[in-house]
Amino acid sequence: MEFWTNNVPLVLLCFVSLTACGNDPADTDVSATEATTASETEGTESEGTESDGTQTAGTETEGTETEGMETDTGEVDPIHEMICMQLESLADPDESYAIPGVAGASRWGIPDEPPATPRVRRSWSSLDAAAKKQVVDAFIALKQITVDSGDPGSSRADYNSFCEQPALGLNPYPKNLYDYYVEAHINAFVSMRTELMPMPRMSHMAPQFLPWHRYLLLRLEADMAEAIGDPEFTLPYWDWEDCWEDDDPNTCTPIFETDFLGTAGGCDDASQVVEGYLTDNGFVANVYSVGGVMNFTGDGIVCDPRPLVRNVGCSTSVVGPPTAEEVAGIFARPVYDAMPYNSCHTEEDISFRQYLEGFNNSDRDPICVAAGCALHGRGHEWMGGDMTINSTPNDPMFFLHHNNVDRMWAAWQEANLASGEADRMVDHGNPGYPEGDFRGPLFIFDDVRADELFDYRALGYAFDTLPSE
Ligand SMILES: [Cu+2]
Repeated sequence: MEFWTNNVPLVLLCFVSLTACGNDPADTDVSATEATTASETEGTESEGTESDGTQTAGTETEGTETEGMETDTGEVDPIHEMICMQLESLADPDESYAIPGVAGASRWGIPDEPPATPRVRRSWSSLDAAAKKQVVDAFIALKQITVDSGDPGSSRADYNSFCEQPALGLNPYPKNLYDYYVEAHINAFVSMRTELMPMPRMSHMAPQFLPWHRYLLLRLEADMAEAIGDPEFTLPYWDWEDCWEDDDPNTCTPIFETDFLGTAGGCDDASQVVEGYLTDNGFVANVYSVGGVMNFTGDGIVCDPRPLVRNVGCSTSVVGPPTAEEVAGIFARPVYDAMPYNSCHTEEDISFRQYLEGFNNSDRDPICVAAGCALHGRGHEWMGGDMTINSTPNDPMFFLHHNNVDRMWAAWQEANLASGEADRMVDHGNPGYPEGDFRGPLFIFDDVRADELFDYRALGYAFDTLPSE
């Protein structure tokens, strides 16, 4: 595993970690979690940008202690803790990239007025062949809308690319409306815990995970609608349960179709290349990351076209995509997020965001500690290949998968709204969404606030079905 090979002394890390995290900040009760105040948020903001694992962990512990939260569920798992510390040590506070820009399309995708009737997002497997083909054609079209193409939207492809950064010395590619999202996502990872993306704006492993991705999908959906000239177009979602109805969840024939988004790949270099209509039409990865699932640095970026790759079902960390049982578990999470709002110590029994993102704070598998092995993380890990690296939007499956993640959020919100209980209905059914900058501007998309993304119907869409309590 790549991140075990760097020269961090593991024994020392373990010692430091146990010292710093002797009181598990995750051991909180719900009422204490709900009592989060603006001042705590500020504390997290200013200190969460530390790249030094010891300081960050110490800060979390202090924050918990001052809250008087009770420790009631035993000790920190030392293996989990050691891996967390190792991951934190990979973040580089000095590295910063101001890319890609919003490229003259302020708030693209956000309607001026809530629509009278939301457009309905449907399950991929419920679409007929013509509708599926329209989706794939829209993805292909976005790759072809380059800065110079003169197509509507081509000005939005005039973003700053990693592949044009002189310091990185990479090969530029024709910038286009699809790879904008790939670069935005890479940037969100390499800027993690830097001055560019302090804790409140982190688009993963933090409260803005769901709003950030909700906006990414909304924006992409608007691009796709424009590209194919259909303002009613909606992005379909990948219902994970479809794969469990298949004879073998590791093949998932309802999703991996040669005629549309392509094959499931395989477990070796030759077989992992995706085949089918999508890739036959020139769909390749132009910019991608190498060097492990949590490469927080710009060093691992490659700009050199290569085929799309999938390793569906090849992971040793997960078996099959997310299950119905896991989905049902979303309704048992009482608050949107809980201190310390990270991936390593936030209690997944309490925090809906932590649970849906897929983290479990007693995981010991490095892959699972780094990226999560339940729900959202499980879908990525199970699909493998391009889906498991910073540049994961290279695979259009990313957007179908995240649309289902967004659907889970919508379902949780609706359950809260339907409860009739005032404290569950706040913020459009997001009880426990932290105050302060966590509600403010999104990373890169400075002109869109996280709390604008709460009411998805006002953003113009709804889902054909939602899981319910
Ligand atoms: Cu992401």
